[in-house]
Parts: sequence; structure tokens; C-alpha cells
Amino acid sequence: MNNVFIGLGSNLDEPLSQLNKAIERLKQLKTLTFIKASNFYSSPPMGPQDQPDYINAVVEVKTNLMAEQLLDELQKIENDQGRIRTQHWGARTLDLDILLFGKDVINSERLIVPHCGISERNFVLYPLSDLLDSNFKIPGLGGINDLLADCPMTGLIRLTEA
Ligand code: A4P
Ligand code: MG
Repeated sequence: MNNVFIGLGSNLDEPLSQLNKAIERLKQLKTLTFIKASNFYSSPPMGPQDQPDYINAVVEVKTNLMAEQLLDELQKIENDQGRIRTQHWGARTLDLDILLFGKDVINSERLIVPHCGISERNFVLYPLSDLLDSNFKIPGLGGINDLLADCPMTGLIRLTEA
């Protein structure tokens, strides 16, 4: 079994309920065990500014699936929740990214893990840190506490207490 951390993001069609719906779908999947969800956070958009603020969260699951099989499941959920791929970094009803997949480092055509930009994106790093021990080390990036110290919370608002 691999411990996997999945990043969730939405800025269209009631982002909070998009995230809650996606979490319910993940809980129903027989191929994984849901462990825990982080707090929810809001933040201004990274990338094109003519789009609404985002809501982000991270969940931890355990699974025997291979990473690409898990990506297939996540893309099904994105598609079912009306994800339309138009502009890179553009507005979306739901984005599900595999942030960490056990201790694996993956560089395939479909998958880059750890996910790009974990260490610079406060809307990924802070919810992820809600779920990690303070001595946790991210493959190739270093200790979570050092990463947090280098990543200001600017613009990030914690919405819920998990
Ligand atoms: N892919 C590669 N690695 C992974 C991975 N670890 N997990 C590939 C998931 N997918 C991965 O993704 C394109 C392709 O990435 C997939 O087909 C998969 O094979 P996509 O979601 O269709 O397209 P995208 O939107 O162009 O890229 P991506 O990577 O999802 O964008 P980001 O980097 O996630 O950025 N601002 C705030 N505040 N909060 C946000 O959540 N998100 C984005 C999107 C922009 N601005 C944001 C936020
Ligand atoms: Mg994505």
C-alpha cells in the first residue's frame, strides 16, 4: 500500500461543494482507503488573474493502485464534475493532482511526482502540511518545515479547522 497525497482545487461552480463532492467520490472508491482531509484554504489565482479565487485542500489516501491507475480514477472524477480543459492555469470546476505517491519519484509522459511547484505554491504546501508530521521529508525537496519557512502564506486564508 502506498500513502498518497492528492491536491484538490476549484474556482468555478461553487468551489466548496466541488471539493466536498470530490472527497465523497474518493471515499466511495473501493480501490483506496480514505485517511484524512486537510483544512480548506482560499487564495487568489496563480496564473491568469481574470478568474475567481480558488479553494484548495489536500487529502491523504492509501492505495494498491499504480500511480497511473490512480490518475485515471482522478481524471474520471474531474470529468464527471464538468472539468473542461481550455486555458493552461485557467479556471476549473475541479483539479485533482497527485502530489506525493509514497516515496516514489515519477517522471513519465503522464505523471510528474512530486507534483510541480509543491514547494512554491502556498495553496498546496500549507494544506499538505496539515496532514504531515513536522519531520516529514518530501522526496527530492527536503523537510516540510524548511519548505514552509521559505514559502510565505501571502494571500492564503484558512477557511476551516480540520
Ligand atoms: N500530470 C503530470 N503530473 C501530474 C500529477 N502529479 N497529478 C499531467 C496529476 N496530473 C499530472 O493536467 C494536465 C496533465 O498533467 C494531465 O493530463 C496529467 O497527465 P490538467 O489538470 O489537465 O491541466 P493544467 O491545468 O494545464 O495543468 P495543472 O498541472 O493541473 O495546473 P496546476 O499546475 O495544477 O495549476 N491558483 C490557485 N490559487 N490555486 C490553484 O489550485 N491551480 C492552477 C492550475 C492555476 N492557479 C491556481 C491553482
Ligand atoms: Mg491537474
